[in-house]
Amino acid sequence: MSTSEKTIQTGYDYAKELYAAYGVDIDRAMEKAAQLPVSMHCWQADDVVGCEGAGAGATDGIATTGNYPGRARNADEIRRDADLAMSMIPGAKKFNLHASYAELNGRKIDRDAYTIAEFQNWVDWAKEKNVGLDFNPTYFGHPMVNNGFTLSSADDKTREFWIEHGKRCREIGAEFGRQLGKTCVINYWMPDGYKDTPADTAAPRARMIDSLDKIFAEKIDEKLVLEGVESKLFALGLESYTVGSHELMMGYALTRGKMVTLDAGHFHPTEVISAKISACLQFMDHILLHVSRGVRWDSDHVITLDDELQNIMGEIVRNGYEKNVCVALDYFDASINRLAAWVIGERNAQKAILKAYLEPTALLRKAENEGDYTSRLALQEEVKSLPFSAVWDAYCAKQNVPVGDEWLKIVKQYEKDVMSKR
Ligand code: RNT
Ligand code: ZN
Repeated sequence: MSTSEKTIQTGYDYAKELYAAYGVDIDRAMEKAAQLPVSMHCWQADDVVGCEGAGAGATDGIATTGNYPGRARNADEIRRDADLAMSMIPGAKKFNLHASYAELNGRKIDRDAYTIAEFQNWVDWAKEKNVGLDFNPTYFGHPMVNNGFTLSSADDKTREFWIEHGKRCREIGAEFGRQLGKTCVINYWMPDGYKDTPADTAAPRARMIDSLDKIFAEKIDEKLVLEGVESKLFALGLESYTVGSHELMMGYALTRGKMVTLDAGHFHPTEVISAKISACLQFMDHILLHVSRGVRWDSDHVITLDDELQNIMGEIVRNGYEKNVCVALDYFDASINRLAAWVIGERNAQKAILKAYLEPTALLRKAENEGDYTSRLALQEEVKSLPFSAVWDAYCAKQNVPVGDEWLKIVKQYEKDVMSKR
């Protein structure tokens, strides 16, 4: 369905008036929404396989399911898909790379020895697109993962290898920051854990802390690199024990001046990360979010415009945490067109951000402060049926990205012309 300029304008005028009655300026909301960067994860493009060639991809606690045709098979194809995806997503973007997306060009070089050279193509591309790069050491899909353990392995050689990998990734991240002039957010997620009940839960945690301390021993300018450690409840095949639990990573982040990374799929099913944002930020300057959608478990489903996504963006926006919360998406679905999966999730994140800026927070907080919870609830509910879609369409038009489902036609055509031939 294509929406005419006239319809968009009519919708805009109507929405402008209705939101204004609640004290909300939709133009300001659009301006603000365009400034909050969302980091687009490279790994949706290719089922977390990576570019190293021999990489085992999504193993060691994570799994991509589905075999929809058209997976990007190399860095050029990922970049080409990302270019098209980005042309259909409004708002500020960053691109999130994993170390396993190193371009080795046939050279024999392992993760403990990567340098910026293996990522220079990515940097040049990012520079051309004027997007910042974020980064992740890859502690999975590699023969040095020792029975599910990396940084907390009891084996010295295993630990040393992964400590070196962490150090290399910091150097590379700092170089991203330097070359692109945009802070590189680095996330450390280690799968380490046991399938079955451990006899010693303490020693691996002590080793994890020691390894992380070794990786972070050298000070790095926070303008170049901001670092987060990601907690998790359990993983596939590692159901009984995760070394990097929430308490461990939260404690580590607090005592070492790091960010804690909260992944929406890494908590008990009724426990939500939106409820943790303002609590963590009482004690730290920055946190990193992995916006994902767990269905029953940490299943990394494409994010939909559900209540939790809205609450996450709402908490950032209504508390003015735009500079304190780094937002990254983290999901991987191989059962549908992967490019569409990217666009659907990214557009949903942008919708939730825009909708957050359209909330009449001042009115709600006034009612709350006066103890008038009746009005607070009444207003919260009335606002839900204000004409958001009209503002979203106007925003997409303004940002020069497809309005409504027009993008789907473009993806279908690209699937036919390019992806189906892979
Ligand atoms: C795994 C973590 C981690 C990964 C990515 C690929 O459970 O969420 O962030 O999904 O690094
Ligand atoms: Zn994650």
